[in-house]
Amino acid sequence: SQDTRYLESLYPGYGQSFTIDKVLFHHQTEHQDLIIFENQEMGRVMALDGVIQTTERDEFIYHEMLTHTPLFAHGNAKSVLIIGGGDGGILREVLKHPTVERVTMVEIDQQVIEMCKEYLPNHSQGAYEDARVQVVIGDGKDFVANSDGRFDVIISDSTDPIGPGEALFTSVFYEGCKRILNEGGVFVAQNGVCFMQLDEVTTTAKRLSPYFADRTFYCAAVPTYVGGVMTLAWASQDPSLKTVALDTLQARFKAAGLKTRYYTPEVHKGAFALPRYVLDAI
Ligand code: AG3
Repeated sequence: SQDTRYLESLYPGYGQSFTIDKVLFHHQTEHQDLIIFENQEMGRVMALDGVIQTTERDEFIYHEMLTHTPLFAHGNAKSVLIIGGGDGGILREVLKHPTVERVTMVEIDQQVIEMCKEYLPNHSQGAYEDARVQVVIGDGKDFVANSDGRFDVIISDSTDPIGPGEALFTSVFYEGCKRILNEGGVFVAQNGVCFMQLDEVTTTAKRLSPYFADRTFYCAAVPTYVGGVMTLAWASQDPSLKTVALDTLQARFKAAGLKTRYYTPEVHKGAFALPRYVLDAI
């Protein structure tokens, strides 16, 4: 039953497999191979170019941690930029924040947005209908180089640095993000699974350093990003943003009155504790 299993191809000698209970969509878009299928354990699963991007069952962990951590650290984010994020999960979480007045999402692949709206409706949950949202179909690296907009939080929800995602791990991209980030702003980005992709952590730390006075990483364990915890990059000009006190986060979280399934102010604080081998790599 080889053809009824999906084998992730991210690492040559190690990975995960899923039974494909039903293919909902499979097509080579203008940019990448997009598949959405049904799996008995994980619900609907979306992969791009052979790499699992999101599943219905565990998406809340990643989307909440990549959104609420920078937004609650900032405390009063009014304008948010999402780079990538075509499944709509980050958008849904950003819109839960009552301080947010304007969200711009720059996604290179329109078909990812359309097919995820259709086959992963629980990700976006109607977020695209919110009047605060503007969607731009285009290249994130061009957007950050040319935009007149200014943002309090920038969230890079990209694929791995292979294919269309590669440009979002370059010095040019980080320079653009610094340029359009307001004072007191935070940039965050998915940065791979540190145990499996430690080079990526080292490279990102190095490439961020000319543009951001403060760089670090924080972690979240996402079952379908296999190989250990996922490392999320954090960059800002203000080192105190990564160490906002627990009672401050608790007060902000309570005031926002939003519901989460993973994020808590306590998880937020703990996520910045990095193991020795990661500290040594950055
Ligand atoms: N973007 C991050 C996928 C990372 C997969 N990489 C990996 N397992 N090393 C997911 C998009 C979700 N909105």
